[in-house]
Amino acid sequence: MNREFSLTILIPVYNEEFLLQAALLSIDEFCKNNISDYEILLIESGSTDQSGVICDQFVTLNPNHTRVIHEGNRNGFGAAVKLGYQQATKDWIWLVTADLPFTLDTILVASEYFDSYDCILSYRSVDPRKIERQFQSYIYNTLVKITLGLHMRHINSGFKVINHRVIENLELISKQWFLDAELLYWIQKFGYRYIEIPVPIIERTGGVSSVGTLAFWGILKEMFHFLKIKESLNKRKQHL
Ligand SMILES: Nc1nc2c(ncn2[C@@H]2O[C@H](COP(=O)(O)OP(=O)(O)OP(=O)(O)O)[C@@H](O)[C@H]2O)c(=O)[nH]1
Ligand SMILES: [Mg+2]
Repeated sequence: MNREFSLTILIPVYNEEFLLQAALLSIDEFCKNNISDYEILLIESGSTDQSGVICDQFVTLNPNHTRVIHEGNRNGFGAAVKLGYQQATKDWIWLVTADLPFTLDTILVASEYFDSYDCILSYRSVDPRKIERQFQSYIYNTLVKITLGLHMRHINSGFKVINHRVIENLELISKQWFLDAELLYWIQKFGYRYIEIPVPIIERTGGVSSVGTLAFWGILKEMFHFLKIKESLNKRKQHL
């Protein structure tokens, strides 16, 4: 069944050679069977493994629906996602990482809300990750929610679909992992309509996590910078 909506599947890629090809094939197959109008947009950023080559091969084999942008250097997860947001051409933007942390058909559940909401967010209804990782997530969530006054349940739950018009109205500044939190801050502040749907998390089955142990300190740095300058950003509230 082809659902009637238009979707950019945005995939940031850095050193994912173990998972990437299989993930791209699954995503492509899923989209062909389920989505009427889509593009798969890969933002690859200076990978030191074969990921760049895998992206190129995928685009060569599927030229109609796919694009790759090579940033050349690794500028950070947030920088890659932001570039993807700028380059996306469809009505809805769905961020999907190569470790496929949720089932792809979650987008079909989310699409039921496209007429009534601007953003379909998620919370983790099942979390099989190691207890240390869950604890880290809990601390991060609590800290960001309190500091930014956010009402969302999980700031960094992976499944998010955002209407293109929300993204094009916003000036986002974080280059690393804080980008998600920043986006949610503006969604709430500007009163965009959002819903959070329950999404069970699926653990990475191979490759290596790109969230290093120093990520937490990087996030804190970005958060304080954001707090300092947020009043000067997005001054003109724009309605959809
Ligand atoms: N283009 C680009 N992609 C990145 C960069 N840093 C990370 N990524 C990719 O973004 C994705 C991040 O996915 P996450 O699920 O947030 O983090 P993860 O590395 O999978 O870590 P865990 O899921 O926690 O194990 C990974 O597939 C990386 O390859 C970057 O600087 N540039
Ligand atoms: Mg992951």
